[in-house]
Amino acid sequence: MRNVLVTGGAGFIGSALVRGLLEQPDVRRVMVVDDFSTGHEDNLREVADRVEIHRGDIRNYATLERLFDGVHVVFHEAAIASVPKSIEDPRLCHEVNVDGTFNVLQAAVDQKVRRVVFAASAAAYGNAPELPKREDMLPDPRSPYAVHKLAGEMYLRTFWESYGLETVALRYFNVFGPRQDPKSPYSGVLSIFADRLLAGKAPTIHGDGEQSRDFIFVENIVQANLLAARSEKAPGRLYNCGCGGRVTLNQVWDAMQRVAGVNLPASHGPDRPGDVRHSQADISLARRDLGFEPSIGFEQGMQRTLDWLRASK
Ligand code: UD2
Repeated sequence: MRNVLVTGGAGFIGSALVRGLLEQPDVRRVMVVDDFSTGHEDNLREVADRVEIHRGDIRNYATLERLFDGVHVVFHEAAIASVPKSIEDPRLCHEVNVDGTFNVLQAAVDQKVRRVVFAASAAAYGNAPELPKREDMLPDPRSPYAVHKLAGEMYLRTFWESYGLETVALRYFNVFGPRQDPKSPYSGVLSIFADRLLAGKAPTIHGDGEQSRDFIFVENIVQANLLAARSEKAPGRLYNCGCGGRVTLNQVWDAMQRVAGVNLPASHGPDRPGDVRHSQADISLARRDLGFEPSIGFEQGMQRTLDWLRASK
């Protein structure tokens, strides 16, 4: 993996991946393409002198074709990563998430990139009650966003089968960690809660708080990407990327209060429409093929996220 490029590299997950890539002895050149719509230059500030940062839009094929020249591995993280936004503006999200992914794959073939690793989503599983989620379950996309990510996975497999482009899709579960923006209406719950905690305020839990998620700290996601880029077994395949456990929202807030040594009971609001009740990954396939083992657990990840937030205030 000598020359690598991260689409969406100025975003929350992309910028963590860039940092991980810079630590790899076999990586010589790290490039980023980002349109800075939700990514921030600040996310790359202290590594900016070691990264080639390009402002560009994945809807523009010519931009990708030019940048992919000489690249060995592309990590495709760029997307409008929001279920509600995809319902409000399905055309824009389709263009970025589906046409953009197609452009990435086409440019990768045209420029003889060896491998593309793609940020897919647990949204593909929809509301099916069976737990934990396994990759061989029938997908049940319930939003334009879920369809976009699923279409991406299918394009990946097809580009592997039709053109020999090595593709790997990673279905991320609920990712959290430093640099996740708490201020957007589409923010992940962990970043919202952490922000409230540091402001000395209680959060609002939608519903009874007994809904659960498989929260995964962003550095575990970085590890999964690095393994997916190197594994000989991975091309053409799809892997869940969670911790394999689940935590309820009530437990999340209890743990945050404990860690911070405060007592701020959360208020409860109505259920959020369309919410999935429980989500949990079966990660045995990623363990077997990639050697993936999430090394940073929920509480440790949360502690690191809070430390980072405190330091950045
Ligand atoms: C995650 C992904 C989303 C999509 C979806 C598929 C994130 C940030 N989002 O959505 O992209 O893949 O899974 O199912 O990873 N909540 C509160 N209070 C708040 C905010 C949220 O109670 O202030 C609840 C919310 O109602 C839900 C849970 O927290 O029950 C998680 O919400 P989320 O928006 O962080 O993530 P999720 O699982 O809906």
